[in-house]
Amino acid sequence: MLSVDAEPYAFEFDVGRTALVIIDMQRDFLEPGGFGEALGNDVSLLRRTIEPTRELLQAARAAGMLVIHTREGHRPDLGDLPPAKKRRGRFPVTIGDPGPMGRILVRGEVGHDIIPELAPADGEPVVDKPGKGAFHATDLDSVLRNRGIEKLIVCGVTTEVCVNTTVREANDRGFDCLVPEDCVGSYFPEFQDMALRMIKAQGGIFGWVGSSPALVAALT
Ligand code: C5J
Repeated sequence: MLSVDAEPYAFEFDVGRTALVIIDMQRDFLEPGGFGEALGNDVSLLRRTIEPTRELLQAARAAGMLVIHTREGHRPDLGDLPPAKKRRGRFPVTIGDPGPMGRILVRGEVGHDIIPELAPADGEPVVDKPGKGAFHATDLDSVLRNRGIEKLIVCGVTTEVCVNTTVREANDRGFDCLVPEDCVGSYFPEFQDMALRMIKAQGGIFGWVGSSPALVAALT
């Protein structure tokens, strides 16, 4: 059993029963010229997560930990895109339309790919998710339970949307989640702060908040 400093208290985990889950580190959210930047967002706020996540990913792989990647996106025929999600925001260009890196959030398009720095290795499950939470309409729950996973280390973007939704879903399913704060990012600094505070409040109502250097040190 390993133990790392975290809030509200130390997070203890067994490498064989823990998965590193990397949420939606996709080109459209993180790369200059992608959909996120086209909407007026500062992608550097998300890109600061890349290097710490890469180091944590390397340590997790070396330790033999299960690594799972997720991608937010939809079928090319948009059959799994709720009309409400398509309409929301009243943006001139929305999901499924041509964007700077292909059709926005459509599977198979360049912008939907995971950034090369964090590309999945052979054998690492990639979960394609049509919603914000990684458990909604996916087989993630089975993939975790079939391998005896009980705890998750959750990285990715964005902190207050897909990371937070996934942590809440995982919590309701009985998984303990640790979120390393330097490996999650938001376009909005105040949301980053508040989303992390919400997770660890009230004795860890949704989980734990820690940092990647402590995890890397424990894993190596
Ligand atoms: C994610 C989003 N991945 N913000 N999506 O958080 O729409």
